[in-house]
Amino acid sequence: MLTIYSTDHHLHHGVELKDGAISSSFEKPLRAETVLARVKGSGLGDVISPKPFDASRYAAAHSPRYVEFLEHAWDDWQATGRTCQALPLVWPVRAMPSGTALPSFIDGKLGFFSMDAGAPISGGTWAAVSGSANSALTGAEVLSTGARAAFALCRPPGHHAGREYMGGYCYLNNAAIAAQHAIECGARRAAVIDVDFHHGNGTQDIFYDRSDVLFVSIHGEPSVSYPYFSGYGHERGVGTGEGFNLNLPLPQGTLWSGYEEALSHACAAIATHEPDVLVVSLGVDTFEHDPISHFRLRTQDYLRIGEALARLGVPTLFVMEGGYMVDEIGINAVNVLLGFEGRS
Ligand code: SP5
Ligand code: ZN
Repeated sequence: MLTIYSTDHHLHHGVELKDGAISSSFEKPLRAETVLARVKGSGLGDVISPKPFDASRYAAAHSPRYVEFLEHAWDDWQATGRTCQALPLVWPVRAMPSGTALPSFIDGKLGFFSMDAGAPISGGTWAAVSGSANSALTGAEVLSTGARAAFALCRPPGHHAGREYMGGYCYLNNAAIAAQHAIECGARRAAVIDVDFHHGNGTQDIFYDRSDVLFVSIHGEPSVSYPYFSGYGHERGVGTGEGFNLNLPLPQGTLWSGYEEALSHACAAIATHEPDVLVVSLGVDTFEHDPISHFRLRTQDYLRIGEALARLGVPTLFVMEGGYMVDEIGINAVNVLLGFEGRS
């Protein structure tokens, strides 16, 4: 299968508030480089650069004012004389009276358009983020030409980014942008399956009221796992979207046996939906040695994930999400793709 990869991701390397101290983010350039090296080493197929897309494409999954904010946030931040990366420090939580009013000052905008302080913005962030979204969009177009599968090697990741917010290392929701593009290119129905350890709250948010895009996520129980405020099983969609959102939270420490059961359930729901295209939010932070997550999958289990997804028989776009054990991120991510291709 083709891999789509933008070198612009190197322009973004965020800071992270970890255990109360500021440090270098787990979400770093070496992650994507390691996956790329494994793609090349495994003979998966050619690697191409993304096509350029207009920012208005991103606004099919996000609000236009959010995309506009992202594109200009660094300039607005710099204009106030600051030189460090931009981080939000105040949020409109439940009890505040004017949480729906958009502030004009950048510090207010950062809080308005974010769910946490996990998506810092620097001078290279927009270029990296748009290169990542363009990779997913290009992947969707590769499928529309008849390919069985493609791999958008996206960085930064996207599944925590909602219609109007960033967070959790994510800015534009690459998987949602690609699924929406597929719908606009003629797919009647799409499904997104999110196998990252963390709940794909952003993707859920974007498609929550939609019956044409099924969202299914397998993730750590939100009562104890990030993002805490989204991902419960009772979140099933709203309005015409009711019944088209399936959350399958699992306990910390889940092994392949428990995971496999949830994956079968997820695949059955996808088969019932009969999608024309499947988008896989491919996080491999479910790995037993991941430094920030709590499942216990092993390297060979990723082959089985790919095989299960292939059995659905639907044109499939894989979109890279999380995975922070850099030494093994390449082998684990590519194992899903090799399993899908029956090469295991
Ligand atoms: C795309 C993705 O996987 N985003 C994950 C964002 C998780 N952010 C919060 C993680 C907090 C983990 N604390 C780690 C402490 C390690 N000692
Ligand atoms: Zn994750």
